[in-house]
Amino acid sequence: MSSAALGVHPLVDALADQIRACWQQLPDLQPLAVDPELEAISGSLDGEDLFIRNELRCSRGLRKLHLETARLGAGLQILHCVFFPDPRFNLPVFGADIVAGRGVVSAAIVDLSPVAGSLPEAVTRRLGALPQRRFSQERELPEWGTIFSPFVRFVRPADAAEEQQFIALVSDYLAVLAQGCRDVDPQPIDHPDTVKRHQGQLSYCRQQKRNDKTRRVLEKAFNPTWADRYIEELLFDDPAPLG
Ligand code: BLA
Repeated sequence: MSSAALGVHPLVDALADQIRACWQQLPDLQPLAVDPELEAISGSLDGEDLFIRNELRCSRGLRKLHLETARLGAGLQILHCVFFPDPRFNLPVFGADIVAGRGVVSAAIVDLSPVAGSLPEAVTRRLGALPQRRFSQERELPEWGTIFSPFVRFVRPADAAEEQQFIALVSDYLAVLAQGCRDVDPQPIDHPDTVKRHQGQLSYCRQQKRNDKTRRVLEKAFNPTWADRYIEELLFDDPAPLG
């Protein structure tokens, strides 16, 4: 059966493929164990199938690469992707989220988000040098979105051409991150900059957990206790304590 017949929005599928292709470019890409209970989750919601797939990796400078693709009920498809840096490296958090319902993408967001007040200078320079990509419908960030960088893009792609633009945009951001992963050397675990980036990552996770829309979907599809554990342990787990 084709993806379309299964109800997966083509942008979700295409972007997931693109992200998997991009992480092959990362230095020292390694597998990272996923709790078998969370790797492939299926269930049912009001008699409709729901399915979540989780893929994890790690690489030089990044403690956890997470790609989640989900189909929840008949109407909702989600791509959720976060690359969390190892706080010893001066690297931003990569985040992307796509929410599609009944053939329409309502939200497509991508960012390289700072964990040290502002983005590393080389990242700012490279993001600033990327080709301009225009979308006809920009969306306003929620109030918890203070964690995002000035380069965040939050759009509603209007047609197939804008969906392709969004895929290209994500690839651009991942190429900038990959460059940083190759260039940056780690600092000691007790270096003040490491401590600052650790705190910044805790704050990133804290703010993301204020997104009630994510929580509501998971609570409805599963239950509040399960949703809470899933968010705390897989979606936005805190970095390990330093030392
Ligand atoms: C919005 N996220 C949403 C919405 C839903 C989800 C249903 C509302 C769609 C809309 O406003 O059009 C649901 N997202 C999920 C679920 C998961 C998910 C269930 O990832 C996971 C299982 N969210 C992230 C990441 C970012 C993010 C990494 O997980 C950004 C890097 C952003 N999602 C994000 C933002 C909104 C959103 C900014 C809009 C929130 C708002 O407008 O209030």
